[in-house]
Amino acid sequence: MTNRYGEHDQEHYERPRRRTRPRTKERPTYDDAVDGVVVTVDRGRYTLLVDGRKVMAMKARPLGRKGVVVGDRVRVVGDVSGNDGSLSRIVEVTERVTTLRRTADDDDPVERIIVANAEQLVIVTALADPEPQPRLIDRALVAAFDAGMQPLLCLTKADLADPETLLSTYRSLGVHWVVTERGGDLDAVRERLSGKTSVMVGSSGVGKSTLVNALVPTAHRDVGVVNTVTGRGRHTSTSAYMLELPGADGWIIDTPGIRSFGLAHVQPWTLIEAFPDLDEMTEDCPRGCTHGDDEPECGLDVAVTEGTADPERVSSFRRLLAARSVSVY
Ligand SMILES: Nc1nc2c(ncn2[C@@H]2O[C@H](COP(=O)(O)OP(=O)(O)OP(=O)(O)O)[C@@H](O)[C@H]2O)c(=O)[nH]1
Ligand SMILES: [Mg+2]
Ligand SMILES: [Zn+2]
Repeated sequence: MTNRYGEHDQEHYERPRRRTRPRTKERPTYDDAVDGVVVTVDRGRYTLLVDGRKVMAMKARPLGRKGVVVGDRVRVVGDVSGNDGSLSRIVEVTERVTTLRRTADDDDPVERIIVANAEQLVIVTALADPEPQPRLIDRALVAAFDAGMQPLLCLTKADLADPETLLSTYRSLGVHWVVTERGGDLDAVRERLSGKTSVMVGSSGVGKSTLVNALVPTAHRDVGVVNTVTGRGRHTSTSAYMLELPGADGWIIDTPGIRSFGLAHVQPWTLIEAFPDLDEMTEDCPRGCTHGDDEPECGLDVAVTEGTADPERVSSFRRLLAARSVSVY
């Protein structure tokens, strides 16, 4: 895909030659381009890391309307010194391994890619202040499974409330979880983040930036306060920012608080694929079975009746399936 843009490269004076053999994806369009990774985007300006230096860049014209998002691996030309006022150009975006997408809500036809190339979706939820929103967690889980990302449930503010009730809801789904509290030990979190790129999502005020600051001492992310009357955060973080974990042990992406997680882009039949054990039981389902609660002859019901499926796991799966299409959050 990437090279399609190269063919319309208006910055090359030479007309594109007819290709005699197919180009491979790896073939660079620009010989002098260097590799970079997008750490943040601000009004059409991209901050990249190139050889450990922060480098400002803009999109080169050949990329056209193609979006460039945090986490994208890119090729850049021009001034990559990182000096004040220097500006380079992104000429190529490497094919993405994963894309985290959401729509503003379920009626919004515009699907936005929030982050590229993250392997893990950290669903950050405060146990109190603001109150947990199980529906939002469910919807984020659906997005993670749909994107082929490993979900991690991160329950913050355990100094304010007990995590057990919330955890019991997610146990049967087999989702990994960590619990954090003010001043608490972060070893379990570090272990889960180690060696991969993770993106944090959650409502405003749940403590995403607080956690990033604790994990990356040089991060200096702004932290807000939660309104004691409304229980809402103040949307302190306004753009996604990717940071390297100490010891080059992976990457963490802080994102602005979300109010909803629009899933209009998720096809219902993809969710079951994230649960191979359940998927196996749906082989004899009638054509077009959604495996939902109200399906008359679903294999999941057969399996529960026969005792081969854990009823709690089936109902948790169905809760997620239903969460996909309920536009409450
Ligand atoms: N009691 C308690 N407060 C916490 C904890 N973690 C974060 N906070 C507080 O929660 C408030 C919001 O924290 P932020 O880190 O700004 O939250 P955020 O998720 O980044 O919010 P947005 O950027 O608005 O999306 C701050 O006042 C933090 O001090 C915790 O474990 N316990
Ligand atoms: Mg924040
Ligand atoms: Zn079925």
